[in-house]
Amino acid sequence: MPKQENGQKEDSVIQNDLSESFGEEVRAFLGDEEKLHLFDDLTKVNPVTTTTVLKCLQARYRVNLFYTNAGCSLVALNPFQPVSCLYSPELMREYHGALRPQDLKPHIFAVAEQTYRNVQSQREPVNQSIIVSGESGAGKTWTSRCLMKFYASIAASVISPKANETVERIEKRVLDSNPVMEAFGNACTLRNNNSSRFGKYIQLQLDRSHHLSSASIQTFLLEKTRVAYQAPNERNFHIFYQITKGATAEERLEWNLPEGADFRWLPNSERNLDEDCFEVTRDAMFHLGIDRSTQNNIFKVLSGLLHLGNIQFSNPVDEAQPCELEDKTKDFVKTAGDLLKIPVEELLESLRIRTITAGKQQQIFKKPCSRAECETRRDCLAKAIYAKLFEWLVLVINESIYADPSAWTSFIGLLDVYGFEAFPENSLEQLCINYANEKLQQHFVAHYLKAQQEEYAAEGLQWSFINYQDNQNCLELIEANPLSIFSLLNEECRLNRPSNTDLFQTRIEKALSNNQCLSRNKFSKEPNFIISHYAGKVCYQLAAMVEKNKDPIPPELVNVLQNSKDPLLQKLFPVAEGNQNNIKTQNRAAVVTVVSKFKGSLEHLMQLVNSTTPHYIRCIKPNAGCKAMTFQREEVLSQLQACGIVEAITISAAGFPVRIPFQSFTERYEILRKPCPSNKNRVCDTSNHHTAKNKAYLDSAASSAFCNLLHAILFSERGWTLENTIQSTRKSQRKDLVLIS
Ligand code: AOV
Ligand code: MG
Repeated sequence: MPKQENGQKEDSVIQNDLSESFGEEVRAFLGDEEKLHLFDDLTKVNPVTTTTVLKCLQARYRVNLFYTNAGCSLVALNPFQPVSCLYSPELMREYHGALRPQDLKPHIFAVAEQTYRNVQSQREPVNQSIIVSGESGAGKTWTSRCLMKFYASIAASVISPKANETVERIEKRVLDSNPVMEAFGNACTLRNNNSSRFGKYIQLQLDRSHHLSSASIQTFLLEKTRVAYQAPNERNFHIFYQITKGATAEERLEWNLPEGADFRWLPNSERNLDEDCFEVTRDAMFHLGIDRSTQNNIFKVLSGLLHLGNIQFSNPVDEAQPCELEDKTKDFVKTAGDLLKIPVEELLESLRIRTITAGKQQQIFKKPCSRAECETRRDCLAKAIYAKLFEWLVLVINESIYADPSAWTSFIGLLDVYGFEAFPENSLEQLCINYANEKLQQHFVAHYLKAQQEEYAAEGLQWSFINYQDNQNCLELIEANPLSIFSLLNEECRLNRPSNTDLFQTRIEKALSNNQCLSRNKFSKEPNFIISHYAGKVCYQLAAMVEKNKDPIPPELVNVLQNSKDPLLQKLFPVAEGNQNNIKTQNRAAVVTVVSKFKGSLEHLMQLVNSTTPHYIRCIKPNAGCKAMTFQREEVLSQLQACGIVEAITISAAGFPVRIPFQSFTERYEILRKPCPSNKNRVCDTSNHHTAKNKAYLDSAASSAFCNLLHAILFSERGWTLENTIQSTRKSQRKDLVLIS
């Protein structure tokens, strides 16, 4: 049994609930402790309060029940340890073969199967999305991986022998994309040993017969700063540890990675993680069409980056001269140059000297960079290479799972982004990550909590409005035009002046003072601002934020990369046509800032998601320390409160989960209205559906009653057994019968 923690705090929760009108009822409900774990659907909890929901989840967690239905969402608690048989192929088959998967125990496979059936349940296929959300370490990536395995296994089981080869190839490749993307895009953070440092939306594309025919992966803003800077106790991307730990003796020699070498950009390498396994990454890359020689090239470049990270500069005696190299780092420059196939002199010049074009004659001047500038350039070079490499990998993966759009008719999208995070120090990366999470929360609020209640009102149904926490204010603070954190950041970038963070802090406060989600940590000496996010307050430090938003790559660096003799770098940094000559001038093209790009790509994503039918999986992290089977009530409570799950359950419990347009409703249940010759009493009483202006609204009980009646009539009228009713309805063109069978 897990240790009971935070007892006192939970009491305060109960106090709150008891002070509400529910007092007696809550007490009565919780009195029957033995039964709490049986509530696999939180809409059946009565009364629905934070305390009753929390207690049920805790009781279920204790007996290894990690999934619970919660109206439109599935709540997934992270066990933080492998649970035997929870994701076995047998279980996948059971959910896929079930008559009504929603009647089986709550599970991500039930959501996956229902989503898959939803694609088929209409005359025209309707695209679906599964939105997996939760804070950092809650289990989103794990869940997405299991969902992909589920769909891959369906693909393998439904294919015809002819299609066999393609489908097997696709499903294997889709699965192989995971270890590769995680090796290059995930890292160990304070919150999660395998934290995703990029967002991902994968479309599993289905052909006319609903078989997996292809896939495509869209990624969002990789946290590339991690290549050159790792916060205390965090690590670089897994792939760097994989190559340094997993290389053979021969490779070590070729990549210049002697055993025990000390690299500044490889902190905490003594920590051995499951994610350090190089073999898995290599094999997956191979299956995705990245041959061994290209792999070798990639790893050599990565080793080059590690050597680059060890280059350190010192101030020159004469200021007119370029910075000196620290003695102990001279070898690293040489090795980095060798591995990146860039002549050492050129590499050093690009890091230490700035080229300025001025005057009417466009004269070119060279100016030595300060020590800090040299270091920024070194980091920038590494980040530019790594970001392009990641982009290229995604391209290669997409090519290997691509099919012409005419080959597929619908898709199921899986969304797995970086979870909400708050560290001791937060910068532009966290602002973007938390902004993405706000967007997802807004989607949930708009789609479920708001739209559903508005629909009931518009349809003229009796409904008492349930209040919920809207995050519109917070989003406006971050992204609105013309005034928001993003617009002010962009303005700073556009002015192109040395940024003064104290002044910037004042400007933010003045401009956005009327937004209640903004405040400041007045005790901190560092300029900062605090945003009250839906999931909690986060203090962001302003230092370096403007520079990060500009994300400039000095042209000298682009130049040196374009001149590299390395085949991979040549691919990543091709010389633009008509521009074969070296770029010696400062590129003054308008800068598209990081936040503008990110906002654009997120908006595009949300449009795509909005065009699909959404399904939500809410991952919950039961304790901050990622400890196995430990349920900290305060931790869970804050996540439940933040995401509005209790409100969603209340709306589901009081509302009508089944909504059918009149035409479909009458088509589907017409048979129930006809008197049955053998038993006149079997005419359906349709009084328990709530007809409104456009649709028939059924609660769960009414929906089940209708289905049962329909079955009963089919059995008795045609003398069918349950088995041949199912078979016949499956074969039938009547998709609605398949749906309810
Ligand atoms: P995240 O994707 O939500 O965080 P992960 O999916 O990486 O979180 O989960 C964190 C860790 O929890 C995993 O590495 C596993 O060790 C463990 N875990 C998660 N789900 C399960 C499960 N169902 N069974 C067993 N262990 C599990 V982030 O990417 O940081 O937002 O940016
Ligand atoms: Mg993740």
